[in-house]
Order: sequence, then C-alpha cells, then structure tokens
Amino acid sequence: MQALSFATTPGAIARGAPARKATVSARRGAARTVRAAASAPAAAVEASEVDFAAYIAEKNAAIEQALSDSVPEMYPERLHESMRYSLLAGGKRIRPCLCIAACELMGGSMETAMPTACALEMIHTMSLIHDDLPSMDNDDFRRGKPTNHKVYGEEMAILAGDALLSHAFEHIGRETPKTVPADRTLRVIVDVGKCVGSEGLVGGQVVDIMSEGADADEVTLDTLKYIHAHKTGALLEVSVTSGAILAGADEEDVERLGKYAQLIGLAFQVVDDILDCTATSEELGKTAGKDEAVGKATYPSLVGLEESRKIADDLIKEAKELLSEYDREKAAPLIGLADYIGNRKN
Ligand code: GRG
Repeated sequence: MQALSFATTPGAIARGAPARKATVSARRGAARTVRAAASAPAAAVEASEVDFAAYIAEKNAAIEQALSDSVPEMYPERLHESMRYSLLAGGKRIRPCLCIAACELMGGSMETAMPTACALEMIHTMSLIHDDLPSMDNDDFRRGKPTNHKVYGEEMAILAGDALLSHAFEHIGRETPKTVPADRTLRVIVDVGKCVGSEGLVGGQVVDIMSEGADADEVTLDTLKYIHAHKTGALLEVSVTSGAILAGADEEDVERLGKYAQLIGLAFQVVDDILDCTATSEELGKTAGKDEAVGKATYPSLVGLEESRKIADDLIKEAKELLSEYDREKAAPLIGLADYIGNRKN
C-alpha cells in the first residue's frame, strides 16, 4: 500500500492575515486540520484511504463548529477575542480526532466525546500560547499567524491561556452528556488534570527548559524520552484513553489504547524533531530550525536523521499492531491517525 501523503490544504482560507516580513505564510495557518491523502494520485488511493479522508473531514467540521461554540464572544471582549484567536487559528486537531475515534471504537458516539475533545484542544492551544511567550520559546509565529502575545500583548496572552485551561475542565464537567455515568466523567477530569500538571505537560516543559544549554552529554536519550513523553505524549495519551473511558471501555482496552497512544505520541515528537530540521517555516507555520539554533538535544541531533526516521516508522508500526485486536474497519480511524502522525508534513 502506498504511504499516505497528508498535505495541508493548498488553498487554505486566509483569515485576517496581517502583513509581515517573516517567511511564514499566514495563508497556511488557516486550516491546518488533519487532511488525508490530499495529494496521492487518484488511482493509487485505496478505498480505505478515501474512507479515512471522509471520516476526518466530517469530524473536523464538527470539531471546528464545537470549538467555536465553546468560547463565547462576551465581556471582557478582548480576553475572549484573544482566547478565540488562538483556539480557532487552525491546527491539525489531532487530539480531538483521537479522542472521538477512540470513543467510537469502544462503542461510544462523537457527541459523547466532543466536550472532552474540545477541552483537550483548549489545553493544547493554551500550552502553545504560553510556550510562545518571550519568557519561554519566544516565538512570533504559530499556526501560520502571529503568536497571541504579538497580537494581544503578553499580559493578555498569559491570561487567555489561563482562562482556556480553566474553561477546559469546566467544559468537560458541564457539557458531557448526562447519559454518561458521572464516575466516567470524573475519571476523565482527573486523568486530564494529571496529564497537564507537574507529572505531565508542565513537568516535561520544565525538564526541557532545564536541558536547554546543558552540556551535550547531560541530555541523554532517556532525558529526551522523558521530555517527549510528558510534554507531548501525555496529552496525546489522555486524548485516546479519555475517549475510551467515556464510551465505557474496560480496563484492558483502556490500557491497550493507552499503549497505542504512547507509541504514536513518541513518534509524533520524533517526527516533530525531524521536521524542525528538514521543513521550511512556511510548511510548518512556525519558525523552522529553532532546535539547532538554540542547541537543543533532539532525535536527529542524538541519533541522526536516518535513524530518527526509522525509529518513527517502527513506533507507528508497533502502535498499529496493537490495534489488530479490533475489527479492522472499526479501528481504521485510529490506524489512519497513526499513519498520519508518522507521515505528517507539518
Ligand atoms: C499546560 C498549564 C500548562 C502550561 C503550559 C508551555 C507549556 C506549559 C508546555 C509546552 C507544551 C508544548 C508546546 C509542547 C509541544 C507540543 C507540540 C509538539 C505541539 C505541536 O502540536 P501540533 O503539531 O500543533 O498538533 P497544531 O498547531 O497542529 O495543533
């Protein structure tokens, strides 16, 4: 089977892109959702790929609408505008897609998973807003647009991030359908909290910051694995497991899907490291080549580009093998998402 080619929409709709001098094209940032097989030759596109593309298109449309509905335009207007600016700036929506796909695989519905799916995107978005701040990565572009603090100022960017974080938990608690037993919703809230805090995203970010500028031999592959598993992997993992939990999956399935998510999570970050040194800023929608510029330890810097590519491929293969326990048709979205993560170009 030909490897899927996942391209961003060439004709992405421009959304108020301001004039700028950097190489990143704002046009690219508008609709960076998961897109399947967009550039594969028609004859080579198998039915399963077409099905996956249709599945993702349907989910992404529903996710975009639900995200827009989730944060109101209200007083104080500038705060809500700042929250909506980043939340609706595009993005591939991988986390919500994973959450919905896992819920559906375990017999649940998109409606059951949607509030949690949106909450995960709110948390992901706030982590990007904070990551881009001058005191962190100090980036001017994200998702092909000027970063939140460039548009709204640092104070507002910090507070918009805080508000999105808080709103995420409120949203799961308030909007998850009442047909879902409360203990499942509570477990999801606890799990998401854990994946975001000191044992998750924040912990990973702290080790990442501490590792920057450290002597090369201090940052081992194990340190790098810790950073990736926490900074990136934890949220991807809880995206999958929370979808499964909401559907009422048993522990064995939650554990198996969690393992699948850990593998694709590490692959996601290995590919991120590869893209940082092989793709352009325009393709990425953010500044390329930053890892090398700040002397950051990455998979390519530690094991080389070729070996990094092999590691990513092996991780995706292993993740997909775990799904062989399930009906192939029902597991197709999670299989497709694993392939997407392995082959993504931004
Ligand atoms: C979570 C409380 C809290 C604070 C934030 C700043 C910080 C702590 C953490 C940094 C987390 C971070 C930026 C991780 C990188 C994750 C990553 C690889 C992002 C890119 O994800 P994509 O490719 O992006 O899915 P899009 O734009 O497509 O959504």
